[in-house]
Amino acid sequence: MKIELVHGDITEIHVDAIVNAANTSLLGGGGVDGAIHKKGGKEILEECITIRNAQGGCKPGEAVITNAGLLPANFVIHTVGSVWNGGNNNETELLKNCYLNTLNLAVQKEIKTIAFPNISTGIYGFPKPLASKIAINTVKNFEMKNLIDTVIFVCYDYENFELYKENLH
Ligand code: AR6
Repeated sequence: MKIELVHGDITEIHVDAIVNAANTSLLGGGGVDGAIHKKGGKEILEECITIRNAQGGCKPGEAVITNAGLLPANFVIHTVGSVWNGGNNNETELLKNCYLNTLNLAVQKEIKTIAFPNISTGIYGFPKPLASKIAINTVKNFEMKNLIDTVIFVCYDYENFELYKENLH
């Protein structure tokens, strides 16, 4: 498995699957979630609604997969991050689960290339330095990493980009 770092917008990345930092409703929101639904069009939301009707949304740390509508990627894996609430409320475990459950789902669907945003580091307020360490360690230690060709960390803000650059060495 190769790990790459990109400074940019995840909606423009050509991979098998991009990851969305969604919320439990799966109905869209702000940040990267808003950008994905806005550019991807209604097809993504329609499939999210179908999933929501079948299983009642998505819990923090869990992941579901949909089409990618008008985006260059083939699929969107929606995972619900961890709201930072001081650090003693299972935040790190939940964020780790986001990466793990997304990767497990990718393997199940035979996805070979996958792009992650910096889950939870926007509206959910997770400290960026800790989030980048969790993301990198979880991806690097993923048990089935031989089944995935490339993971791209897509950093939208410069602070995250610098942190990933530092922590990936
Ligand atoms: N491409 C890549 N990364 C982006 C983009 C983009 N187009 N836009 C923002 N980011 P956030 P969260 C980065 O707030 O903290 C939504 O309302 C951004 O710089 O999108 O997990 C959901 O519906 C930040 O580093 O997600 C939830 O309610 C990172 O994406 C809630 O926000 C994550 O920021 C989830 O909050």
